Amino acid sequence: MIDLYYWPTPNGHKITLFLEEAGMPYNIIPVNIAKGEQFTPHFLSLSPNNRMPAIVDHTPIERGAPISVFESGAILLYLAEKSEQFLPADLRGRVEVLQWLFWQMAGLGPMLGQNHHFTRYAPEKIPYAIDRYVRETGRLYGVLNGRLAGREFIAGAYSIADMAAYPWIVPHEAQGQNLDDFPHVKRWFEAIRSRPATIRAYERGAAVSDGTATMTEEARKILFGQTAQTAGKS
Ligand SMILES: N[C@@H](CCC(=O)N[C@@H](CS)C(=O)NCC(=O)O)C(=O)O
Repeated sequence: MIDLYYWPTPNGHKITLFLEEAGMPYNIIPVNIAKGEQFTPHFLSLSPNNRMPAIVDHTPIERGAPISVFESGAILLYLAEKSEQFLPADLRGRVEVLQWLFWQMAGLGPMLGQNHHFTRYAPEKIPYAIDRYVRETGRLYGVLNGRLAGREFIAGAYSIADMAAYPWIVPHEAQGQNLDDFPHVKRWFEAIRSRPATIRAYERGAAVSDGTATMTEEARKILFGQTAQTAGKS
């Protein structure tokens, strides 16, 4: 059994996408990041960066003590290796998937996260910041569109690279993007959206929170008021 410390955000959805596809049993432990639950001593002992998702695998392949993993890319890799699914075993296939997984982790996720911040959450609308991140989002969509031209999925068969990227494309309208401008992304997006495991993953998320009333003043302070003094308490 896997314990999944989770809140239904793009990074959280990556892991439910995997677990639903793989049919691995899991138990969701909600971490309400708008209420500061990412700062409990127990959660920080698993995820010292005070970010969800994190997992605890109580039955690791080697047996022995439970293994905890934080960072969604590391979790996807851990689960893919454990289940021997969604990551090719051969060197070339594996490299293809890993480079796109890291592209998502280092580029698509962080840049689109800044887009969300400046377009939705920043208390003042800063045109330079909005323009910078909406344009960078468009550039990254363009990279993904080029990659998907003539390919069903990002790297061979449906893989952890697709699972990492998909949840970040879900809010494309709020990110200032029109999928009609990216026809290969649009086709890929529709195909993943209609997978039974994707539907189940998003249903699990909706049962945890419907997302309404999340961004209260208190939540803003918790999420956007973090400093060196609030970090490193694990
Ligand atoms: N690189 C991390 C990012 C995780 C992340 O940013 N999680 C956000 C929600 S999407 C979070 O837990 N935020 C809590 C906070 O900012 O304190 C990953 O991919 O796991």
